[in-house]
Amino acid sequence: MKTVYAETHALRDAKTEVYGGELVYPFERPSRMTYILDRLNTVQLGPILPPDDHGQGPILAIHDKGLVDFLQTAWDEWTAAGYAGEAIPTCWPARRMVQRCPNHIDGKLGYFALATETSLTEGTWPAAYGSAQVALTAADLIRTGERAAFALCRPPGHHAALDMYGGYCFLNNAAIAAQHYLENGANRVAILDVDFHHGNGTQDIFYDRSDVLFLSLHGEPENAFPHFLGYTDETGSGAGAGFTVNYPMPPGTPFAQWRKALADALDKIAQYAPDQLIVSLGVDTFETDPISFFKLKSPDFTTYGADIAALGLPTLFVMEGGYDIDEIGLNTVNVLQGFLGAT
Ligand code: OKP
Ligand code: ZN
Repeated sequence: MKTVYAETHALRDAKTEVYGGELVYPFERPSRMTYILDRLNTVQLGPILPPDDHGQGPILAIHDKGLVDFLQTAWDEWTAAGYAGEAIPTCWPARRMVQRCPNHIDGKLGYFALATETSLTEGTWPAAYGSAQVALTAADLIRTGERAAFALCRPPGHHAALDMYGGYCFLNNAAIAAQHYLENGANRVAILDVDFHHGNGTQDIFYDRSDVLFLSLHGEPENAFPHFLGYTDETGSGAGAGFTVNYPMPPGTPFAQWRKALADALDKIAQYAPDQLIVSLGVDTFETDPISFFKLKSPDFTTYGADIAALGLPTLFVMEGGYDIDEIGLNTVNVLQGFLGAT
């Protein structure tokens, strides 16, 4: 299987994350890529290719121009305001307040952020832009005949919505790839999100559409970030009614239970008969992930990679989360090897 990877990810190297009332070094850090690349090379999964530049067009096909412009200028506006630290939102257009973008950077941060943990920094935009190009280029590999490809995206994307960033995400790489497929001959795309966290951004983007089936297995919102989306009664609206499917699960969920939810999701994907499958691949379902609460073990990732392969669909894997860095390479590549072993 070919991997697409961009060195520009390293430009995203925030020094701060708001966590537990402290500023900590972010869980979503550049060394995550080093460990995954090491494992890809150890098992010789296949060539590792740089992305092609598709420009901003495919990004603006998914995201609000206000968000895209903001991400490019936010750091300069923040430093121009005289602040010393990284750019962290401190106020929001909360209930019964006006949803109008203000001029001051403090207001803009709250307008476009969905959470406070994700500091904006100098290199964030070029890294996010490169990550989207990685997803687009890997999608092109499949459009031109590959059965599967791995988009080794960083920063991740599935929390990024039409006009919001947060949860370590700035641009929704999987959604951008899905739209790219639809604009190049596909009629239906399924996105299966197996990251521990609910893919609120992807759900938001396609909620009223029937040309993308979105399914997410995740920690229940009562107990897990992003906390305000991902319940079972969210099933889509208008033309999209029935095309969103959520599988929230409680703390301690073991692989056997998680795999039953996966089997149900795979049945629904088979019924939908998409032209393309995209897997939002986060391995923060691992038992020792520092910010998550499922109990998958390393061999389970191989098992579910094979389960996904049994669909027989062209499959684009898009990297999302995974924060037990010592095991992130093993767990990620296990999914890909499980997939290949079953094809
Ligand atoms: C990004 B991805 C835990 C707080 C979690 C943000 C998590 C973002 C996850 N107490 N904060 O989906 O892996
Ligand atoms: Zn996650």
